[in-house]
Amino acid sequence: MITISKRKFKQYFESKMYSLYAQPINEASNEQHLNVLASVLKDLIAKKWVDTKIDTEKEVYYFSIEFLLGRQLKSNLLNLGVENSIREGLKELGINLDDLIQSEVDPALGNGGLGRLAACFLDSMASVGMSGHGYGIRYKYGLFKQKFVNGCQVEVPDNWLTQGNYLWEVVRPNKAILVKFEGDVYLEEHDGNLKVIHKNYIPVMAMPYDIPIIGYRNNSVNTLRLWKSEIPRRDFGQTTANAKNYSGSYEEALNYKYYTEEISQVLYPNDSNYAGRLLRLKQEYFFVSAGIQDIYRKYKKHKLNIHELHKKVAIHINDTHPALCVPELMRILLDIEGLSWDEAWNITINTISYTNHTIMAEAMEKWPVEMMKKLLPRIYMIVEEINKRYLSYLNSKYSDQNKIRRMSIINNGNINMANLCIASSYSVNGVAKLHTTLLEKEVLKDFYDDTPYKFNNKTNGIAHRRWLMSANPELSGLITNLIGEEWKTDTFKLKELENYKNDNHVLDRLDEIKYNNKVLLSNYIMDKYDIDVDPNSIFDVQVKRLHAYKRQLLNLINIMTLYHKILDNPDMDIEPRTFIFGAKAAPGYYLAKCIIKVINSVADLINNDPRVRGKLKVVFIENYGVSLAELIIPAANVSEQISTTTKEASGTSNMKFMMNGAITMATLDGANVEIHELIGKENMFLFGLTAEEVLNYNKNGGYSSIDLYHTDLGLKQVVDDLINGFIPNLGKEGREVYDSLITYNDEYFVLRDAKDYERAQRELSELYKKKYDWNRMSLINIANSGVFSSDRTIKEYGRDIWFRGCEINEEFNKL
Ligand code: 26W
Repeated sequence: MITISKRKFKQYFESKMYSLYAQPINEASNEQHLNVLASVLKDLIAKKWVDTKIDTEKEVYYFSIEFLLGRQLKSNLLNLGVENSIREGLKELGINLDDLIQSEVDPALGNGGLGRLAACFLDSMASVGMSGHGYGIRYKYGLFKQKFVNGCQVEVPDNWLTQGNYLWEVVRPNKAILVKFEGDVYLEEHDGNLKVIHKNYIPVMAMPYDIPIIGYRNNSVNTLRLWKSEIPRRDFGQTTANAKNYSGSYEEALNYKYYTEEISQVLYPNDSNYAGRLLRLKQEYFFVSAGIQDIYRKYKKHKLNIHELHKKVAIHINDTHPALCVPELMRILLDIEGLSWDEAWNITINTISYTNHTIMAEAMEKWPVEMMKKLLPRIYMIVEEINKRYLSYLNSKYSDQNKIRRMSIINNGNINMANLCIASSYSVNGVAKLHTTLLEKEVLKDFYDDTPYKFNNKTNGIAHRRWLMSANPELSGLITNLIGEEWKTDTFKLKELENYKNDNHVLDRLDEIKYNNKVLLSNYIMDKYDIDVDPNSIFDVQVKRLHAYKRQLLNLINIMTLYHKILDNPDMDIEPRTFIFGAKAAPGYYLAKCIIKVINSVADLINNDPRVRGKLKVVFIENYGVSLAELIIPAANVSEQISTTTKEASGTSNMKFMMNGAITMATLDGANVEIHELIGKENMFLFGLTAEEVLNYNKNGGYSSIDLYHTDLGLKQVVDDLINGFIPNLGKEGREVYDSLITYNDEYFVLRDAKDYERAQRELSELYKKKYDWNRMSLINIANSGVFSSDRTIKEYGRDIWFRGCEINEEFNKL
């Protein structure tokens, strides 16, 4: 917590404006105002940031190839507790703080759930006072911006660093690190010892850019360190003596510069499909090597004992993307520290922990041996040795060769990164109860049977400061009025809201707040798309990446069914609904793009049909991301969490919606299971196949979508609409979607669940008519959402994984 008076702030702001831009405030641009404000805030926190200590406690390093931060200004002001004085001060200077907040760039250095989770974790680590830092990549281009042209997704590069530098970053050239690619590795004898020599490698410089992560009203300022790849500068301190020799031709120099800079150029836009690209492998090793070397350097600088690294440092790998942390740490311990294999291994597996985020087979990373051997010769040698030893362990324990093959790290010319992670870490966790059970009982069964003690569940969470306090200030205010401030640091206190579940005055307020948030979203939709949505209609929202398993298509089929009903019976009494979508498709994911086109075409059809008379609206909001989520989620009445059961590892928007009082429409998948455990089926809407049923279909077959299609005429009608011209402006996309459902037997059971979904939607619609019942349900949802704060999640990671058996565990043992 820092304090600054309005008067002091104004002076500070003015002198900063002079020193940075030599301009009077009233002549400066919005952008300059923002830069000056950020600079003032960085000054205010500078001392705390520097004070972050290393030698007193264990430090956590969270490696993630994505961090989806969202805008920082508002949350920094909130966490520092200086919003009011700064707002007032700026006002007197003729500057509107809200304008500055809105004009900040939203760094999209992530795809979806995994990247946003990493950002929520950073916020929580700082806020619970944990010394936990992030390592990632400073992509020059973040996730593409999405535009619709004639209803189709078009990707526009996200050139977010237009000003050259990011508002909140501090570059530290003195801490740059050398990362080596390719070359030749061999052993040489030096003074009787064998030394690993790496020659002719391609040197790449990793330049660190630090972003402060400010804890909520405490003294913590942690660091997110993002690496940019560059050609080594002339004054680069680290030796490149054995590096590849560039003859100095102009062309060669250009190629080399390109080689180095390409690495941190752009975020891969896939969030479920592993593509096996060489550049991706370069990215993975680049940030892992820079991070591990950075940790090592800091460790040595503090003269700490290398034999105790695992007692002082916890390294967490967010999915398998940073899996090379394992061989990289081994490399340092073996080649630089000269430890024995056994000791290096012991330290490594006691330092590294791993989270799995998906059970989808196509998302599992497997790198070709030949690719890794050439790009990372020394790292490959170490992986090979790990595999050799692991196989001999497995062979000593099991005789089932199939099992051993499944568990092998290298198999069929590929390196299985999940297997490497499991074999080389002390903790493997899933991200929701069901997901962890599926890992243990199905996907990673062999490993669970072998080392059950490594496996544990850590149900995801969300930064409630961003997703409730900052995104929904009116609701926050109401909560504080009712139960006091404590919930802000202890979200379990939200439970006290249940005392008001029969207080009609409170329920009315809740209704009013939701309405106000809906008006804000309606205004945005009007401004952007000239679509007039009625804030009195039910706002039914599905926002997340577009993927067949998330089943935006199921939602659409229900919309089409409703549409037909209205056409058949124009006087039908239906609760007016606005269906809102937001979703980016991976650029190479053709079916997902077709689904976008189909939804947009249906939206056009319905929104422009006078017979519908405002009963139904469909809006697909372009370019869904963190900033839009902050506008959309507080305005939702209904949260669509309708993935094919077993496929969504956790989901996190389900938690954000719940915390903002939306009612969940869900399959019992991911963390929806836990929402259900908390509030019961009477406070949400459930439908669809159970996990057992899905697993059973997957194993034994027995599902035929075409049979269903022929027996259910209502369903047949909407499926046929995809190809019979009923939906205008739809070409081959309709056929593609149709084929996925009929020709390819509907892999995700959309048609199988359609009827039950329709039933649940009908019930929901009925309930909405009873205003108090609906708002009571909404209140109960908010009251029980406290467990989904990422503060809870991060304390569990601390207690059960990073600090287990450590002194500072005490602090995180209070749950
Ligand atoms: C190699 C390509 C690739 C890239 C990203 C494969 C997989 C991923 C991520 C693991 C996908 C992802 O974001 N998974 C989501 O993680 C969230 C946080 O745990 C969960 O809430 C979501 O259910 C899960 O889909």
